[in-house]
Amino acid sequence: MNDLEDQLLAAAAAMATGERIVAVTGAGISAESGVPTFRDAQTGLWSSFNPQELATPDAFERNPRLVWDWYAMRAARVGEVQPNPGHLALHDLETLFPSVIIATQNVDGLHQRAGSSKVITLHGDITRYQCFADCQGRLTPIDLTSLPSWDTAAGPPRCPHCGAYVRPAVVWFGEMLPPGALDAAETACRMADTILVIGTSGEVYPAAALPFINPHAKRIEVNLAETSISRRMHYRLRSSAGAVLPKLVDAVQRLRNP
Ligand code: BV8
Repeated sequence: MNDLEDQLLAAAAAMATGERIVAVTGAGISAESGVPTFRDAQTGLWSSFNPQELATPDAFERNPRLVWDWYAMRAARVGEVQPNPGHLALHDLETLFPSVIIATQNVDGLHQRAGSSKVITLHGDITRYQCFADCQGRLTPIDLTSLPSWDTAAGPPRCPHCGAYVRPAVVWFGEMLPPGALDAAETACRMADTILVIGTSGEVYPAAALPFINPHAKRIEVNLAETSISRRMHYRLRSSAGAVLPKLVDAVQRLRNP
């Protein structure tokens, strides 16, 4: 057998004895659906920008139209893609374990569309919007479809309550994560028997710290490449999520329901 097969069978054996699974996911699990990762080069108008420079309140204040159009392009792409076998395999895990919780850094909603029932969105949702001034409190949700048409060449629409810009309902760098989301993800990881760490470079905090808050959980990394956290994993499945997650779930299923 090759190393991937060895690692997969060992990871499946470790998973099969537990009851509570947490999957911490990043952009890599959506890559095979056609959603570019943050490491992927930006294209078009944004090719000269680093996503970390665009995904900030300051960037939005400095150039609201550039940032708004970047999110509008990304939201449109998310609307055109489908969950891939990696997302679907995590949904299938729910038939094998009493507790499967997904803590995702992604803002694309693909875990929910794959049918996963417990998804914690740590960094918000690119298809939802809010008032940039939080004029009705944090967060002031805005339903874009309820707004009168606006001059898109002039940039973002305006909040109907206070006239400030409307912004995407995502967490930008320098912004706190939604308190409930981070607490729920930390609690889930503390109680987990296995933590799957899938498609993330493990460089954005506080999400990157989640897999390590429970020293007793078995940590399984699924990633095409070595990452800064690979050496802290008990098992490393060096493969694409879409290819290896269905095989992992199948191997666990054979062990739990022989
Ligand atoms: C905060 C939404 C309080 C927007 C995003 C320590 C503690 C706390 C904060 C910090 C800290 N140190 C620094 C900070 C500040 C900062 C931070 O972490 N900076 C980094 C750059 C060091 N954190 C914050 O600002 C957070 N807020 O903590 O508030 C605070 C504030 C300031 C200072 C102190 C405290 C908010 C962070 C959230 C930012 N918003 N997203 C949007 O989407 O536009 S983050 C965004 O980038 C993504 O959501 C994701 O989280 C991140 C990108 O990471 P990945 O998902 O891992 O994606 P990436 O492209 O990097 O990697 C893809 C991986 O997949 C690769 O490894 C690749 O090999 C692999 N892959 C590719 N294809 C496949 C695959 N794997 C498997 N299969 C495949 N097919």
